[in-house]
Amino acid sequence: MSRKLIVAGAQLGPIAKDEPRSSAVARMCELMRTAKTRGAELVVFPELALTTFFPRWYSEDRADMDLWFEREMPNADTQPLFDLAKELGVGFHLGFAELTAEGRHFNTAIIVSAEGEIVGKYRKIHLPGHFEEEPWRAFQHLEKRYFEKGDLGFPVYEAFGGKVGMCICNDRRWPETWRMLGLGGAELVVLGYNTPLHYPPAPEHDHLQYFHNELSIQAGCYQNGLWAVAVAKAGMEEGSELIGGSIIVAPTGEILAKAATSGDEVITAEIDLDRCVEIRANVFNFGLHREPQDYAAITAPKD
Ligand code: ING
Repeated sequence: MSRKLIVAGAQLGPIAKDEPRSSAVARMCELMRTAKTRGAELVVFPELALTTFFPRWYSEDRADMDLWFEREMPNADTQPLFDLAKELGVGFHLGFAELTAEGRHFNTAIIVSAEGEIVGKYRKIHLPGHFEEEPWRAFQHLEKRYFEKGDLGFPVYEAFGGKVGMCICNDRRWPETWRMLGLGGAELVVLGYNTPLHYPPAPEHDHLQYFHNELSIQAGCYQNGLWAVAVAKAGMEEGSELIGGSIIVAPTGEILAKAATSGDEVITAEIDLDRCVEIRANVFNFGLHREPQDYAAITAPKD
């Protein structure tokens, strides 16, 4: 028995501050067409894939940043991507900044079916960076200023013949993210990221950014017996170098595909969702081996 499907990571190069959403969407449509020629049934786009990574800039009035947010999804700018997905019979994951009717701001990702319907939504829980302007930094990282913590938990959805979950960027560094998705039965986790090469609080780690990206995702996959497709917004974007390194990882932790550039690039792999059981029935058989009664500190309140 196997549940094989070909998945694609559609890495994006830089999106300029003045690049219209229609341009980013046109690039994504091109990548989706390329993925389709390789047999892909699911295409994963990055975090905040419609615009430049705006949390790198400080704004006293947070409302000034609302121009980077989407009030509806799909909308006029993204409809071509939804239409193409339906035309090609390809599903996709898309990250974007969400502004709700109630005025709440989230760093959000959705899963869209091959029929062009939104079948899942996730809002980023681990928001990195800081809230106030920190002029000592070469660039800001103000996700805590512009986004609210996600309020949807770590949902897992029936899609593409299996159980699919999402996380976003910094979430991938936290083992709790992967365990929650694993406990939710996820067989595939799709995620996007915008990760600067330079990490101002610890520049001595700059050379480790690609390693830490792979370490986090490979560990998450192995320790929870699931597949991951992790996709970068990459390259020199408004003076900030973002890492590439998009990857597709197996439940064994093995990397099946990796991007070779810092630009628009499609990576693909054939995954078999039934291979999760090799891990989940054995080394990480949660029912047999986990001891949650000994892990209380993990969910104890912080303060
Ligand atoms: N970006 C970065 C990430 O977690 C970061 C922030 C970079 C944190 C390097 C720690 C080290 O990949 C986002 N958008 O979360």
